[in-house]
Formats: sequence, C-alpha cells, structure tokens
Amino acid sequence: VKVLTAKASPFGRKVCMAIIHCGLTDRIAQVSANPYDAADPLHGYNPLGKVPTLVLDDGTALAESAVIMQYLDVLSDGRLLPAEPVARIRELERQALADGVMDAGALIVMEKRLRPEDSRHQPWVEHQRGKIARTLAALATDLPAAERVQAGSLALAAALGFLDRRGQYPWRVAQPALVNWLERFRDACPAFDMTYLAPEPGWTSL
Ligand SMILES: N[C@@H](CCC(=O)N[C@@H](CS)C(=O)NCC(=O)O)C(=O)O
Repeated sequence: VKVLTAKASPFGRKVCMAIIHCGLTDRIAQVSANPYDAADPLHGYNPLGKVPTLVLDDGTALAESAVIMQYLDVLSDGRLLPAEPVARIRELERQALADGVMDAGALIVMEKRLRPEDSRHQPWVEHQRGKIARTLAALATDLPAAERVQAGSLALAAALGFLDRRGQYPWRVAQPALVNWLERFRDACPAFDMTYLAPEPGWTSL
C-alpha cells in the first residue's frame, strides 16, 4: 500500500499524520506526487488527479482524504473514528468542516499562485475567508479533546497548520482558544511536528 501525496498538501498532511499516529508507516509507503504534472502516475490512479491518493496492493486506488481516513481507521482497529454510530458521524462532520477550511484556504492560495495578478478577484478571496472565519468559530465552540487524536482533530490541526504556513486568515488572533488547543494537540500527537513544513521564503498571502 502506498500514499501518493505532496508535503505541502494539508489533506496529505492529515493522512500522513494519521499513518504515523496509527503506527502504519511500515505498511504504507509515502510517495511524492505532483497533481500539476500531467505525466505523474497519480493521474493513472485517480481521475480527479488529487493528492492524497491511496494505492492498494491490488493496484486499485482510493481517492479523497476522508475515505482514506476511514480505510486507515479499519487498518488500525478503530483508532481514528469512534465505533458508536452517532459519535462516528459527529467525528466525520468535524473532519468535513476542517476539510472545508482547507478547501477555502487552498482556493485563496490558488488565486494568488495560478492567476495573473491583474485577474485576481479579491471578493472571491474574502468570500473564502468568510468560510474560514465562520467554520473556525463554529469548531471552537465544540472542540474535540486535544488528547483524543482522531479524524476530526487531525483535520483541524492540518487546517490550522496550513493557515499558519500560507497566512490566509489570522486565526491565532481571531480564535485564541484554538491556539491553546493546537499546543495541547501537538503534545498528544508528535506526528504534527514530524510533518511540519516551513513557509516558503518570500510567500505573502493575498
Ligand atoms: N477533497 C479532497 C481534496 C484534496 C485536494 O484538494 N488536494 C489538492 C492539494 S492540497 C490537489 O491535489 N490539488 C490539485 C488539483 O486539484 O488539481 C481530499 O480531501 O482529498
């Protein structure tokens, strides 16, 4: 089994943290992929051409990080999701909200990275920033215990790490409770620091 991923992808980081946390590093190899290279083997496995993509030993693949997390949950005898159905759905919902923060954050990065300067659309950036602001506020009112490393907390930590790296939204000022939460999560989950990637020199957000 291997995971096709990119170090800079927050979705990839979530999955890689889960692999480390669940002790699956010797069963799942990490292979770098570049979604923007049409010749990358990633595209033969996942028609969406996104990272992370999990490739199973029979050559079939799993797209979508939330699906991969469910697979890792099975491989790790339930370390990533509660078994009880209501708690499980709540955990998946938390993960979905944090994944949505990453989607909005990625759209802001792309606006800067892929668009020529004169065709950037600032109202679209603000629209995405609003999603990040509201979703972090919602998550902050119902934080998972920082010591409980599961799909929702891994996704939230990956999302906050992404915002730190790219500066799309000043979450540390807006949501101090999350600052404290992330510090405690780092203690509970060494995989967070193990997958840390420093901001690119010279990068400024929109
Ligand atoms: N919903 C997907 C999102 C994954 C995603 O957006 N990955 C980005 C990198 S952070 C990507 O591969 N983008 C390349 C592309 O869309 O072509 C998931 O959870 O796996």
